[in-house]
Amino acid sequence: MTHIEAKLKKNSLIIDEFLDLNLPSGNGLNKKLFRAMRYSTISGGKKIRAFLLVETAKLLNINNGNKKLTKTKLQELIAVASAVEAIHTYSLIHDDLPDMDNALIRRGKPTTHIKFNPYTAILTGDALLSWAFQIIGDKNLIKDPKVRSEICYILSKAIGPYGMVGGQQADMDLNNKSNLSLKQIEWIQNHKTGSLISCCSQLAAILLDVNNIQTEIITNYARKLGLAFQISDDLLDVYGDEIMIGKPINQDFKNETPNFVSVLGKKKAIKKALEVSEEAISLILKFNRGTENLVSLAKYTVNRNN
Ligand code: GRG
Repeated sequence: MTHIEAKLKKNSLIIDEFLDLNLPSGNGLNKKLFRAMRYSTISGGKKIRAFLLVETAKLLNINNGNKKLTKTKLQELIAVASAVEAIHTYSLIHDDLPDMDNALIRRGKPTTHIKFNPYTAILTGDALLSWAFQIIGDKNLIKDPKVRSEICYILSKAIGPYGMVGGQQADMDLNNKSNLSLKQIEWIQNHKTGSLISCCSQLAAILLDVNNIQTEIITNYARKLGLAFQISDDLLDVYGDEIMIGKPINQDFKNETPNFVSVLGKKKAIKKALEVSEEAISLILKFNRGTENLVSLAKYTVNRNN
């Protein structure tokens, strides 16, 4: 395991602990929903968005003259990062449904609609989305009402019609259209995948009460990271190892979904992913201190095998 993989693993365990403690559990009439929420989120996925959020906060903290994040601040960051991961998981559960990607395997195990059934998968996605906003609105978890409301606004904007859901609509509508331009593919990725990723840096800045040129730099970094991440995801979809990525390859080809590889070809797609990752790194290197983890994350994004 590389250094960055070990750090991601450690971060995943922290988020899993929060999810385990805070997701609903019990034996009531709605117990299947609770089980499905836990099945789909805990011990699954790389939790890159949570890592990005927490690491952005550490970077902003140290570059604004502070030593270490306080325990209270760290707990707030973990709560918001866990909410973001719940939202990300909701999007994957819905994306995997028969009427969208119709995927059978996700994160190395049966997708939620296969393990349970399609209506439970739809409701699990809905429940994770609402639970995420319950966490963000909880005054026992995030103290400052202004922070809670700003997070709520930025996050809902990133994942709604102007962001992730809008991107998914375009993606579904443009399936089977083989003549999509690079610009259109980039637009779809920016909305479908990129907006939640770049929102993580903005959320960290809100939680740290930083609103200056640094916020702009870090958000641009996250935008580049999201783009590099999506291109490498498209490369993994064609050239990845099914065991490593935990889902079947060639899904986009099967669903006739145009992507960076189908538009650019393998060589140019790799070149673009590397270029964008380098651009992300050069943005991080504008900061004087504490850049190591976000530089490693940008490198990992294009070198990963899952
Ligand atoms: C259904 C509302 C709705 C939105 C779906 C994100 C998304 C929008 C669809 C996912 C399609 C997809 C597989 C895009 C590629 C990039 C991506 C989001 C990959 C999965 O993210 P990872 O690698 O997953 O961070 P893990 O499992 O590690 O959390």
